[in-house]
Amino acid sequence: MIAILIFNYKLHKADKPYIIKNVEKNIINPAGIFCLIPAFDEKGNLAELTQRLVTVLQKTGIKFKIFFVLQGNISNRKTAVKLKREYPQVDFIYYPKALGIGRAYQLGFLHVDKKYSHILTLDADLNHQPEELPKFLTAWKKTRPDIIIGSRYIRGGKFQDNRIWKRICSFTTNMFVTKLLKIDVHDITSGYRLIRKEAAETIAGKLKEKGYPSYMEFILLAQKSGFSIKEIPISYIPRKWGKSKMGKITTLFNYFLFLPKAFLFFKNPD
Ligand SMILES: Nc1nc2c(ncn2[C@@H]2O[C@H](COP(=O)(O)OP(=O)(O)OP(=O)(O)O)[C@@H](O)[C@H]2O)c(=O)[nH]1
Ligand SMILES: [Mg+2]
Repeated sequence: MIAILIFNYKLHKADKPYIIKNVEKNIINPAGIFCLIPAFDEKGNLAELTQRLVTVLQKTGIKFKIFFVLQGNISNRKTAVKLKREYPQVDFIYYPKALGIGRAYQLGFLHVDKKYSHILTLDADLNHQPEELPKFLTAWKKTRPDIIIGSRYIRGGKFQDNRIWKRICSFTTNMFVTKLLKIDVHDITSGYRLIRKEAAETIAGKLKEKGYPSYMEFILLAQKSGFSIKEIPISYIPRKWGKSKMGKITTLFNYFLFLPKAFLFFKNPD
């Protein structure tokens, strides 16, 4: 078992620190935003999410694309086809069978066009509010971090979900992992992120987790590669339509398997 873990993760060990070159000083906004959204049986949320994202992004004047990695029943694809007709900025790939959220992101990263400087990741179910995007842009303008995380666990952040198991699971995972690995991030499982394209390119090829631990793996790899990370507070609100894809037992089991790997390969020194 340990040999397999070591084999799987030996690439992470060999990572070299990443050095940022040629930071342009006078840019007022990112050059383009590619919204990457995994969506598994979320057809009842896609129209509202698209409309709200388009409204927010058009106000910023930034060029953008909204890209869904769709899964589930064929009716999800039909909904996306309609949206694509209505909004020229929408595109998608569709797989009928479940891949897992980590794998969905990995496939999505392969589709990021050259003309976009940043990738915005968020849930399709409106847990993450598109209207909070301007806060990410303000943070980006200040220090140009490589990754900005929308955090529920810093001052001003909110986790407005009444399911006790979800709150406990999310909070304890974050506390445990960040403290144990001495990672200076408070919400390592948040899916609302603005990522510089070069950072995503460097990290995406190294992602191995297929399920929910992929969110943590991404940030741990980012830290190891020396990318700068900033957190801003967000309000996570409950989904209005559809069901959670996060199976309690499977997710806990996946987290449990991921932790020893994380401890072996990503722990920061004291
Ligand atoms: N393409 C794809 N998307 C997925 C998969 N699993 C989850 N998603 C999407 O990833 C996002 C996060 O998953 P959720 O089930 O909402 O997980 P969560 O936000 O922790 O749980 P909720 O509290 O129900 O919102 C949602 O947009 C899902 O539709 C998958 O296997 N494939
Ligand atoms: Mg969700």
